[in-house]
Amino acid sequence: MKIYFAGSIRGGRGDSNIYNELIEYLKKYGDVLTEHVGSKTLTERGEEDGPSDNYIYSRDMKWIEEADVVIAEVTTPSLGVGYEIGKAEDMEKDILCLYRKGSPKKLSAMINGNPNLKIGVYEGLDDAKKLIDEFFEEIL
Ligand code: 6IA
Repeated sequence: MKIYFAGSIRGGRGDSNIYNELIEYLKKYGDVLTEHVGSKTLTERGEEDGPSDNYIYSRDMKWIEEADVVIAEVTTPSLGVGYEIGKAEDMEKDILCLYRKGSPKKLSAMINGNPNLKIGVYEGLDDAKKLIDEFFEEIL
């Protein structure tokens, strides 16, 4: 099982610890192609000598194609994450979007109102993990 995990990078790194925990949990279901999204040292500004944006775009698009499922943490709004969800939807992937209850940012209607996506609203990490278990139970 190849899992593409999407989470905000330039949209803001405020939830990076949660991404990290979710990625660790997802490893019980398969290979997470995008472990860097949970990196504690990756900032929204990136590194001077990091990969080019063209490289990042091409590699990530290839990984979405390869992935069996896409799990997106959507609490921190991110253009990149929204774009990836839309592309994954076109490729007919199974997609779970995790959103933390009580966030000051309301979830975009383009995600929340999309019948092709599974939206999981969670309160704490244990809750998010339960939603992940339910998602895999449904598709496996
Ligand atoms: O618009 P955002 O940057 O918040 O978009 C985040 C999403 O786009 C993530 O789910 C990633 O899959 C993808 N993405 C955006 N930037 C990168 C990246 N940068 N590396 C890999 N995937 C990325 C490398 C670090 C960079 C800041 C130097």
